[in-house]
Amino acid sequence: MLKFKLEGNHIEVSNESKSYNIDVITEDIIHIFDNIGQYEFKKESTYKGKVEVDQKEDEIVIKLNKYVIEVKSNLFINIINLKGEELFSMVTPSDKVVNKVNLELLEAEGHKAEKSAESKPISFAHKLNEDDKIYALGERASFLDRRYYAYENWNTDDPTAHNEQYRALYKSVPFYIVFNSRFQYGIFFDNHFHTYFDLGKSYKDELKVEADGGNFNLFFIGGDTLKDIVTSYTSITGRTHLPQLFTLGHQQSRWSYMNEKEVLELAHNFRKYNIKCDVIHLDIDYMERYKVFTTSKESFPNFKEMVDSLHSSGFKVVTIIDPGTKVEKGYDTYEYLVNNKLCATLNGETYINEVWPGESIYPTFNKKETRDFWADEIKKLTDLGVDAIWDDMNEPASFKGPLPLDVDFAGTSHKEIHNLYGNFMAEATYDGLKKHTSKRPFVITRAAFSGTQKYSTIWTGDNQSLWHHLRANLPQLASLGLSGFAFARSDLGGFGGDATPELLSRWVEAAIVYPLFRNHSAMGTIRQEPWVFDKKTTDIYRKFVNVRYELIPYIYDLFYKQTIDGIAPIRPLVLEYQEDENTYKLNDEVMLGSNILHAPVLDQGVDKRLVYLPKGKWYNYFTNEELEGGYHIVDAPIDTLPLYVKEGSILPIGTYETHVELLDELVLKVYKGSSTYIHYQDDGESFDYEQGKYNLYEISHVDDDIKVKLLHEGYKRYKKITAYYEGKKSTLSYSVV
Ligand code: MIG
Repeated sequence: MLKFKLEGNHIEVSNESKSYNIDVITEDIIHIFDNIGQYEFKKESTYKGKVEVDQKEDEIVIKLNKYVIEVKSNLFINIINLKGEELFSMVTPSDKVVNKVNLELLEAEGHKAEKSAESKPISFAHKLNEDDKIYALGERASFLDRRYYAYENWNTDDPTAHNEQYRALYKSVPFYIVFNSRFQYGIFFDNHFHTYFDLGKSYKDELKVEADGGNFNLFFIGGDTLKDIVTSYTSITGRTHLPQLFTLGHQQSRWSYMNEKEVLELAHNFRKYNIKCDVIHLDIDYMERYKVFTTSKESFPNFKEMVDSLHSSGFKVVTIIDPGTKVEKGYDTYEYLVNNKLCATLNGETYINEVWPGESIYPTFNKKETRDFWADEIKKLTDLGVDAIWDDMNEPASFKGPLPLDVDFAGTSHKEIHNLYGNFMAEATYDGLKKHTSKRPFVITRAAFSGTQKYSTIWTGDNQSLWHHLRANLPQLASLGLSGFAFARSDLGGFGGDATPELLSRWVEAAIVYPLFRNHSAMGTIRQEPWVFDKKTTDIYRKFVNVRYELIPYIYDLFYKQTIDGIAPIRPLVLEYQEDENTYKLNDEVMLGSNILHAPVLDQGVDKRLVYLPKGKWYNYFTNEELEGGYHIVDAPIDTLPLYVKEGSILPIGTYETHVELLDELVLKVYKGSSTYIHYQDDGESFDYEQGKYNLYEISHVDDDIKVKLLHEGYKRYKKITAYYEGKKSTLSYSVV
């Protein structure tokens, strides 16, 4: 017998065997769950609309302002919008048909085949319409539309060359958006166990989700646009805080710069070749035998002096750290973790596996005391002047086989905590940087879960110097943006494998819109610093790094806006033009904010490409040439990037010399047409903006009639504002309100 209980915005529905809670959180967010665990998201209801519950013979009907929820006698749920369209509609998951091929034969040849449909403790399925596309779902080396693929969330360090068939990579984001030209909705399945998403692969009209444990706990997120859904999703899981300005600059890394001399020479070369650069990353070899929170006495004897010298030439320094802590008597980090029981155990004994330092233990970051200790250890690095921290290997990775599922992390099994491990390490690192530098923490993490965007930026791990990885980057980063990760990158040039001059050139062109802009490569591969190939490649590299620096004030504005609406700087075109069907599966172009369309060349030997421009007029960023919306074949020889600005745009332009600095002058590029633009200015590093210490300028124009108004004043103003209209200096009016 179906029953319900209604209390305010909370409805409990039950039948003979189970019950679900339905919490109406906002007009568009409905939380449906059997239980909530300690690591799951909670969001207070702010809903003020109607909740009418009607009990019928075999269903309960809940009427809300924007949706009708039907609960069937088996507790299947249908969510219907006001137009009567069925959005989320649960069905009995179909059983996987075992392929009738000869499994033994396949396996003898080393092929993998799925044998059985083992049933999972948690599972649900819902209907898909023929034209539904599926976006988001976190980090995949794949395309924008994930329909007809199957993926898993189980944070995985796999250094082989990722492709769209890879089930699991380093991060887990159990959030996807179902979209068609009539409506869209998001499902955030807040379950951090190993989860499985069959996005219409086994059954084309059915999306099936399963989990190895945990709760049936999901947020249904409706919305009038795709953007609304991302805004709501990030209102549950959190948004990226404003970054320090320097983090938007060009960054150089390699595994590894082996000693002080090499690092200082590297820095010197950037200035010598006149290639702007803000950050140098130190990979694992700066440590003493890979012991976290140490520096090598032999190769980096004057670590602090080296950092001071880098600072004085305008570089910031990032050091990598790994969770695996070396087993070594007398090593203080190890001793403290073990003596205070702040590391994982198995059957009551400290659990040991192997990573870079050899035998290592795994801190229990899910425990507050461990995070506090880790945060204090960070001081050993910040005392040496280190500006930011890069968290690697926190899936967690292990060399001697995977950690058994029953390894105990402070009372939580590895099976449960695995996908959250990187998240908690990032939180500890964030806390440490915040405490010991009082600046906005710049953390980079490889493993993450939904919500890690609050603490850390991310990168997509070990890609390779492959054209198909260059191509994968745009949909990969745009999808991470839809998944809440506004501040992401892929290694420019490719990490594994050997870059070629042409690949590096095309990669730097593509990467100028990556929120995080870092060149990185692996030990044993050909070097890929900007000057290693030839003059032509160096010149191209310099040219596009310069373009990036011009875009930095605009990207910073996008990050400011992102703190309010959760929309990432890098976007698939469909996010801006969802009424335009040509954008639904567009994988080789992205938008940077709403104003810039980026269509880099992503193939070898190509000097023309097909560019799609949505309706309206567009201006070539470099030549100002005007193009109408539609398909164009454009010339794009090796030193050319098809980059377009939307008509009417206003862009604040960076005029930096060798690295990011605070500017006294605001330079604006104004394009034919009309619009209003908000520009944000602050000190670029502290949390003072939270106390209102920032300026907001509202710039509006009709063609070359340009007006600037100071909307909010809390920081020292620009000394000068200059505007260029159609490439020529223009007059403007400036007022303070
Ligand atoms: O097992 O620290 O993804 O960026 O350079 C390799 C060395 C460990 C993996 C990271 C990569 C980094 C490398 N690390």
